[in-house]
Amino acid sequence: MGLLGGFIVHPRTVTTREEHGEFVLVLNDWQHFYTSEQHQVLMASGQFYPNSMESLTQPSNIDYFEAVDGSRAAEALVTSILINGRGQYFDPRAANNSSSTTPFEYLNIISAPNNATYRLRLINGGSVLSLKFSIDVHPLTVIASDGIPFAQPLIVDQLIIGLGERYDVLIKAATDKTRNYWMRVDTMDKNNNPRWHARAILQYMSNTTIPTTQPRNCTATQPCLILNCPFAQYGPKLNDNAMSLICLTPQNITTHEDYLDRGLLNETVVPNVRKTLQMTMVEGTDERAAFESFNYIGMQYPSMDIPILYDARHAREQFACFNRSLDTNTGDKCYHTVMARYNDVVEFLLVNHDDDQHPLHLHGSYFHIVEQGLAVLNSTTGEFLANNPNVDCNEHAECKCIETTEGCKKNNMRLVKDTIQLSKGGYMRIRFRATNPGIWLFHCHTEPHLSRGMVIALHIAEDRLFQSIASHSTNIADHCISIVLAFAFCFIYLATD
Ligand SMILES: [Cu+2]
Repeated sequence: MGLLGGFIVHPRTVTTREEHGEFVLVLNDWQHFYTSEQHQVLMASGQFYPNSMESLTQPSNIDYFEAVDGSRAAEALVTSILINGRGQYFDPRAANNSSSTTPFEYLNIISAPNNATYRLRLINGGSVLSLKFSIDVHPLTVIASDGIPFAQPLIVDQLIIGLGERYDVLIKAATDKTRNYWMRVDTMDKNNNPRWHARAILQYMSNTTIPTTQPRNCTATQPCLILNCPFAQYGPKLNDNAMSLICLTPQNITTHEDYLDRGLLNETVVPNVRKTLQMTMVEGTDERAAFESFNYIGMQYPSMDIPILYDARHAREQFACFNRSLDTNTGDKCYHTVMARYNDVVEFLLVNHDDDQHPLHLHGSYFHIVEQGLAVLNSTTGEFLANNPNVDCNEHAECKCIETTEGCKKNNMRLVKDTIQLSKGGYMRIRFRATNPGIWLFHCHTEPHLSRGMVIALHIAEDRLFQSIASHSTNIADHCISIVLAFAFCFIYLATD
């Protein structure tokens, strides 16, 4: 099956830490087959719902994910959620004895001193679903994301972690150390599907007693805080029109001063490269399946006969997109690229007018999120009502910022990350400096979306690439097994220069 685990890169110098220990928690959703298998069936059958691949043969039996705001994730059949590879599988529709369980993951903090602090490194390594993390009776002090510290810690009850995102969280030992506590990983599923919950145990007792703890009761008078909501309101209001859950969005987070590039935050700066990427779905026909794309262009990777870093231009020309308008008739894909020269300021306006949430991830650089615009929700039900009115897109994925609003002009954020969740109906404006030469992917982290084409390749400082590669005598092609791996491997290769 392969290997799955956290890979933590520490800074060269580590300041003295007060934590008594740390735990790496890899969280992920689980399917009973590979995305690639699903993809093949989809492409062959020309439809999105590969019912025959699941033991559940009736389409009405498939668990479709719908988030509390009404957005979707992907047409994939997630059967379990795992914490460090451990989880439970059960089929709520099957007869008895159909469930399987693996032993719970225990985080051992037996004999934790009073007020001891522990660091959790949370990673959503899944392929389809954003995950919601909490520990009973333990508030979460969230201090960093994607390896970059926040200006101020945020103390919350729950934390939403999008696909590919990483969060550093501190927890304090509980006052009552005579019991064990549940650690919970849920989704944003509106229908609370029983399959999509995982549990681990924060262990204070020397025995492995199963906890009996409960999550905090979120009420109108004592609402719970959820950090990193991709929308402004989590679920319906209570009967008295109050909220029991308060959403903190990325706009509530600011990156630590030391990690901010003031030049990028400046509203008057004119980026050298500007690109709108709209998350779009190319419609399927009888002959072919639909696919997720940026600007209705699906990614076709160039052949690896000549390693892409040896001849980036050749790669670009092989399946060039020629700035063509959409070709929804053929659904043909091409090598979708953005070029930048060394030290260019690159700005992307990312617009999601699709039905799905899309977690977006950049390789090779961090970006500054300078503006966020969220969808308009029904203020009673919390469900999607309309796209954010600041941006308008036509059927050719040409988006423009509405003149009468401040959207796309006025920065309202200062957050540095390499992965963000873009919710249905929302947009974000991100900027980064092209100082890391290479061929880097920017893609949706939802695996079926990535696999079907929602990805773009950034060619940064092509003129510096060959120089850099030529100074190595090893045949780089030996290292570059697949295109995605190539980008990861070759990054390390270049970084040693
Ligand atoms: Cu996506």
